[in-house]
Amino acid sequence: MTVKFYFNDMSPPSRSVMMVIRELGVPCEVKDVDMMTRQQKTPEFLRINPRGRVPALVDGDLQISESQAIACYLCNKFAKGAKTSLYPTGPGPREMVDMWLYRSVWINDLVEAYLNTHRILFDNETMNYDALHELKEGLHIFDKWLRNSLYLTGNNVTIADYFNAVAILHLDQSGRKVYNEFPRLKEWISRMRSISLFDEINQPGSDKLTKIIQDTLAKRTE
Ligand SMILES: N[C@@H](CCC(=O)N[C@@H](CS)C(=O)NCC(=O)O)C(=O)O
Repeated sequence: MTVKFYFNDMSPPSRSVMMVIRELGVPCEVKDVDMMTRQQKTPEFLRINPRGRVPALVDGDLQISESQAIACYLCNKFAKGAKTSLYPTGPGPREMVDMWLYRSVWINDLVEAYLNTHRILFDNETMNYDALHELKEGLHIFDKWLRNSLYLTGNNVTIADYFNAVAILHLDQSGRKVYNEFPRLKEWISRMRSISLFDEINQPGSDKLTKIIQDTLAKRTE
């Protein structure tokens, strides 16, 4: 049966889940949710995700939101053979992936605190430079951690790498690639970007959002 995936390409968590869908070859109907016209707040969408946010997934009677939970569900249901290493079984390996999935929420919050996307777009604000110090402390933790392995939980890529890399690359929106200041982090980011579907899925939405943000900020200083 085909799952329905509610998605917007400007949304980093939507793109992370899309990578998992594509990696696993999940039979999927993609429903584009237009965030600029606030389609995510329509009664129809709120019945799927009462938080009014993308992404969301419907599989038969099951409705799941929160991107990490969607990705875990898809791996549990659709990963076969070599693809099971994207979300390995426990105890041990799986919980390490879970730990880094939770950390992707943390790093995403640090990135967003700095980028201030929503307030730039809707409240006439600018980036929050005061949040840069704490963000760099977070990126430093990634950099130190990556001294031991190619990926976050060992030498195999997992869904935790996808989520964290997409969250960190969201920084491109600022026009400044802060992650390049951290050598191991920089290497890991390029390792992730060399995975064939990564840029194909991440780049168009990221570029679109970067342009909207940079145009909005430029208008303020005209
Ligand atoms: N923790 C959620 C975050 C979802 C989220 O914040 N989505 C944003 C786009 S990146 C959204 O839908 N924003 C629309 C809004 O807040 O109205 C997840 O990972 O799925």
